Amino acid sequence: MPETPVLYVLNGPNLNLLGVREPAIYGHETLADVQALCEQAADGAVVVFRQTNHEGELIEQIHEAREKASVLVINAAGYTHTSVALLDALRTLTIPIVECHLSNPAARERFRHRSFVSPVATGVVSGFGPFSYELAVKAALRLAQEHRATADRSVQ
Ligand code: CA2
Repeated sequence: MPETPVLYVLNGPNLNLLGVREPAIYGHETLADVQALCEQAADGAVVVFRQTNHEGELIEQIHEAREKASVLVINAAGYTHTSVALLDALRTLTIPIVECHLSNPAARERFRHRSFVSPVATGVVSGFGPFSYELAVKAALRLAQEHRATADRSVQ
């Protein structure tokens, strides 16, 4: 585990359109704005921020996080509600996982109430727009510290 925490922030399909389409639901801030918020909130930790529209690519990124990250923040977007493959990939991680959403899926259509990420997440932050990411990164930093302390104790 690296000394400086490495946070992977992974984003699923259509989030590249943030700030460009449907501002009434997802707001006016772009994904680049969200990335900047995450980097500020990370307080010197390394942030690896990615977005993909492809399920297989998202799974490859999760595999990469398994090797390189101290903690994972993930907004799997639509795949949150559909992808068993995503859950299978997340299950292979031993690092903490924070599920993050801009909107509050529990307050939206019924098909958004099921999450394939929640069963393996330590916690979920949703409903605060881009501020959800800031909160998720803060929580992830805390989890990374705790996870590291536990790992250190187990090798003593
Ligand atoms: O609230 C969230 O962050 C979601 O993960 C966003 C997903 C949605 O399927 C989830 O239920 C909740 C949708 C992401 C689509 O992003 C867009 C952004 C701008 C314009 C159109 C789509």
